[in-house]
Amino acid sequence: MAENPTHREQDQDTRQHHQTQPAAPRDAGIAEAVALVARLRRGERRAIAQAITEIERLAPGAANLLRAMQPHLGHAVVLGFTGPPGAGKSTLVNALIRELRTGGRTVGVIAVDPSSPVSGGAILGDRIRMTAALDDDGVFVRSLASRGYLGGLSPAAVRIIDALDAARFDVIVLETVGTGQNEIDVAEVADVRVVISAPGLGDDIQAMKSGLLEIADILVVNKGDREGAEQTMQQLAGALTIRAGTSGKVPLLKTTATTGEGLPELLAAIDDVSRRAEALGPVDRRRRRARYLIARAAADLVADRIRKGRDGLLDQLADDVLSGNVRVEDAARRILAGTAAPEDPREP
Ligand SMILES: Nc1nc2c(ncn2[C@@H]2O[C@H](COP(=O)(O)OP(=O)(O)O)[C@@H](O)[C@H]2O)c(=O)[nH]1
Ligand SMILES: [Mg+2]
Repeated sequence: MAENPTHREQDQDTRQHHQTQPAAPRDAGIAEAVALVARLRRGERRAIAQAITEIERLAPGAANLLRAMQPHLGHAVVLGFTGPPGAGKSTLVNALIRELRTGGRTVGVIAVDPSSPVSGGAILGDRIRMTAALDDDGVFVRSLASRGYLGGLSPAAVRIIDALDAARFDVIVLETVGTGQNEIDVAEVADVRVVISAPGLGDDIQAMKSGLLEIADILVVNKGDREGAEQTMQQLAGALTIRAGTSGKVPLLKTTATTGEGLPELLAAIDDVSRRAEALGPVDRRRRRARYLIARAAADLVADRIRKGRDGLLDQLADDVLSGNVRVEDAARRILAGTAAPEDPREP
């Protein structure tokens, strides 16, 4: 492999690695992972692509790789861009990339598309739209299918944030379609949450789920050049007034992603919020993602154990639910408590 670092570099990196993680078993996989992280740190594009692919495929070396990256996390500010399909998220991210690059900042982008047999072309579409940045070393764009994780943000997407963070990108943008669980996950993972709407998307405050409004640090009405943009602004301003009682002031901005109009203001608002997020410090930013991944992995484990449980409790509770004696939610509580009996005396 032509791009491998010299043996001396590799040795140094390995020593460093053992200093920070003394309990790590010595095996060849760790040395390889540490070498790959060293290349990531130098910003080698092939190394970034390789790391992302290993993480995405959960390749055998991925676990070592994820561990080797840990000491290097916390540099990047993570922006979550979410909103209904067609609002102009990708176009806006593209415009923001230009704005950030003008200011000398590097950007990594992860675009998560819901994979449906019908809209299989959407991912490619995102890639093409972002090609303006493709021969710039300060920009790295990766599209991911959300296949298998339609219920939310995939752990792989969150770990790819770590890879881009370890590769020293200043800003990482996570573009996701705001439906159901996704927005809750984005809220947990991102340091700044930008929610995008646009005129002409439909009735319910331009097709925006109410959950989206709740997680927004910044609210954007894109397609400012379109008829109805002003009306959408007013609708959202009204919705924000209702929300304002419980949480602070949320900036509401109008943009036209196709011309770049409103982009300097958007970046200023993002920097404003991210300064507050940065006040938390890099450790808190790393912890945010680690917490999400642990909770997610724990939920998967619990679900798996419950389904595989051989003591017949699941079947018994299923019968209780079928007979109408127990609600599904209460059955779930009981199975976590490991008993068919009511856990909480207040349970009906
Ligand atoms: N007129 C107008 N069209 C826009 C604007 N932003 C995006 N679009 C168009 O809206 C469509 C959907 O944009 P896209 O970025 O793919 O939306 P996404 O699904 O939210 O990522 C594309 O045809 C864009 O060219 C804008 O500010 N004004
Ligand atoms: Mg898109």
